[in-house]
Formats: sequence, structure tokens, C-alpha cells
Amino acid sequence: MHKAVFNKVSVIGLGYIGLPTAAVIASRGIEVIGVDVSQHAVDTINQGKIHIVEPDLDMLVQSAVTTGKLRATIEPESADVFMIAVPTPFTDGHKPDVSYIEAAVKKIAPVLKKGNLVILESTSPVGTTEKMSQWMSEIRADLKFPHQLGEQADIQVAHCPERVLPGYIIQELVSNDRVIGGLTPYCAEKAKALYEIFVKANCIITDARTAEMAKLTENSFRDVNIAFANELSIICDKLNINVWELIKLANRHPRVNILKPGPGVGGHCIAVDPWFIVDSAPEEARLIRTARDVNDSKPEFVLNKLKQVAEEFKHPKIALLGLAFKADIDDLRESPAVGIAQKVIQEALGEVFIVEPHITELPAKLQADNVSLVSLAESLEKVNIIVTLTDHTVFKQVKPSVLQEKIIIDARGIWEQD
Ligand code: SAJ
Repeated sequence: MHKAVFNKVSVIGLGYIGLPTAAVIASRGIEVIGVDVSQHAVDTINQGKIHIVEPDLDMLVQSAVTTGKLRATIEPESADVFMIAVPTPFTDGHKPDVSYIEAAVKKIAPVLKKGNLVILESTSPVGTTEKMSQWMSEIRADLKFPHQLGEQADIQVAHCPERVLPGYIIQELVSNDRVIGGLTPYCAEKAKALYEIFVKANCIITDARTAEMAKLTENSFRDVNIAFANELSIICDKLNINVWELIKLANRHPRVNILKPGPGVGGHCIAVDPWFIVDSAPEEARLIRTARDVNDSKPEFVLNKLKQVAEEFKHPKIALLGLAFKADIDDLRESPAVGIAQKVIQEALGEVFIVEPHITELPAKLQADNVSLVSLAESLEKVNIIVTLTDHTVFKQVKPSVLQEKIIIDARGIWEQD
């Protein structure tokens, strides 16, 4: 039955979420039109290649393009379903910026037809799905939208937040439960029918506001828990206690499961989404805001530790291990490690040897005299201070004997945990 309804799906925004989603749906034999504002992204995809890094995505896109099921374009065209997967960053004052959603929706509005389903996948502040319905209605007065006519609307609108973990996107797109919030129950049911084509786990329906809040809650929950671990690490430093041993011991309790401290929280999600809750309920979201502050203060803490240590040396030679925002990926976006490296360079704390096995060239902001991108082996040979900033597996494999004689600031606890 679904094939009759969803012959053609359009995915707006071909980034880390949109492209994998488009390719997975195309792999189920449905025609998919990907739309993006970047000509480079469109051209790359139409050649069967990818412009982002994610395991197994290249093969999936290549096969979808070769079989003619996936095609990318700059201008939207008519389809049965439109899935919006564009970024929702925040502005300087931690205010959510939904302008990419507004632009995407206004771009598809002219090609909408009665019976279409529009799904918002981007993580969004509560109320955005309803706003989307309003934006479309401003352009298409000839169509009725759910905020105007409820179940009798011509267009169905739903929110189904993505919840996949970078590095495991293809797998999690299929295996994660999906929360699907409709502006009406029929909107949710219709969206559920689409997701059931490729999701093997449960598709659970609710209203759009609850779905919006569910996604923000998941990432805030993680942020608050990481903040707890980070605060513990700062307290333990003051009290001269090994935080890694402490956490290991506390986690032996059957109902305690403390996460890992680190040099801060990076990526595009965990450090952003809690602010959407704070913005909606500034007086009430006290714990969520404080967690953000604790996590955002952690890079400065690591930097100060390094300063204290570097002062002891005439010629400090510092290895910074890892730039990616988390283990075993090449993604440097919003990485606390990059921020720390920048400060180390700006403040001229010493000669800097950066080790990031997943890149071949340092980002422009880290290129300077006295800074080089080197192999792990070379750094271990040359430096007297080591700071661990990312817990890449290769770093964990370093033999303890090699680390003797070095001053170590193990912000990731990679050599302390076992
Ligand atoms: N981190 C720690 N200590 C920990 C765990 C993580 O310091 O114990 C740090 C990481 O190093 C990284 C940051 O937190 O800098 C975020 O990493 P992450 O692995 O927690 O999450 P993301 O940003 O890669 O993906 C999250 C996921 N959300 C949850 O796990 C609740 C993912 O499922 C979401 O789909 C994604 O955000 C998103 O797109 O919203």
C-alpha cells in the first residue's frame, strides 16, 4: 500500500542526516530527489560520490545513484513527501536559528500538491513544526494546512527528529526507534507509514510539540550527565583524587552509571540543543543551563592545567592528541580540542605537535610557526608534555613504557581507565 502513496520522496538538505536518509530510502526502491543549496554537494552526489565522511555512506549513495533511484538538484520539484533535514544552529546569544528551516519550507511551498506530507527532521525548538505549517500557508493560500483545518487539511505536517550517532548513522537510521509527532493524529499516522518502509525498530506516534521536546530532552539528558562527570573531575582535581578510579568505583553501584569526563562537549548536537530548552523556558531550565556552563568551562580548565605544567619547562614541547570532537571520527566541527589547540598556539605555550590520525592537513586556524601535524610515534619521541584531547583507539594502544618521563594531562582518561 505504501508504494502507491510514496512513489517519490524529496529530501531537503543533503548533509549528515539528509544524505544518509535519502540513500536509505532510495535503497528501498523509492525514487528520491535530494535538494541542496550547495552546487558542489549536488554535483558530487550526482557522480555517485559523497561530500561528507560517514562509514558505508559512499557505497550506499553510489548504488542509489547508479540504479537511478537517487538524484540531487538545487531546485525542488514535486514529490509525495518532503523531508526537511537542514541545520538548526544557534545565534551568538544562544538563541535558536530556524532560518534554514524557514528558507527550505518557503522553497518547497510552490511545488506542494494536495495530499503531500511534509516532515521536519531537523532538531528544532518546541513549536517549529506548527510554524512550518504557517510559513507554507502564507505562500499557498490555495491549500489548507493542519494548523488551519486539522484532520481535513490538504497537506500533512509532522516532526520526526533524527537521533543517529555520527559514525553509526547508516546502522542507527534503521535500528533506532523513531518518535513521530504529527500536527494531527492523521499527520503522524501518515509519517509513520513512511518510516516503516526503512525503520526496523518501533515508530511511536505522538504530537509534534512532544516530539520536538523529546529530541531536545535526549540530548540535554546526555549533556547534564556529562556535566556531572566533568564537574566531578574538577572537584577531584582540587581534592587530589583520581576521578577515573572514583567513577569506576561509584559505577559498581547497581544504580549508578557516571559518564566520562573530557575536555568539553563538542559536535553539533549535545552542545546546542539544551539551549533550545533554555530559550523556551529561561527561568525554569536552571539545571540544563548550568550543565551547559559546566561543560563549556572544561576547555579552559584543561588549558590552565597545561599552562601550569608548561611553566616548569624552559622549552615546552607539547603533544596534543586528537582534534576530533569524539573518538574514531574525523569530524572537527565544534570540537573543544580545536578550541584548546587554538589557545595553546595563541598563548605561545610552547612548540606544539598535533596528532590527529584522521586528517592530512591542519585546519587553517591551527596553522602557525611552531605547530606541526605529526604521527603519534613522532610526537611521543619529541615532546615532554602530552595532553589527550580525543580518545581515539590508536591512542589507547600506546604502551605505558613509552609514556614514562613525560608529563601527562590525560583529559580523556585514556591511559587511566584500565
Ligand atoms: N562526551 C564526553 N563524555 C561522555 C560522552 C560524550 O565528554 O561520556 C563528549 C564527546 O566526546 C563529544 C560530545 O560529548 O565531544 C558529544 O558526543 P556524543 O557521543 O555524546 O554525541 P553526538 O553529538 O555524537 O550525538 C548525539 C547523540 N545523542 C545522544 O546520545 C542522546 C545522537 O544519538 C544524536 O542523534 C545526535 O547527538 C544528534 O544529532 O542530535
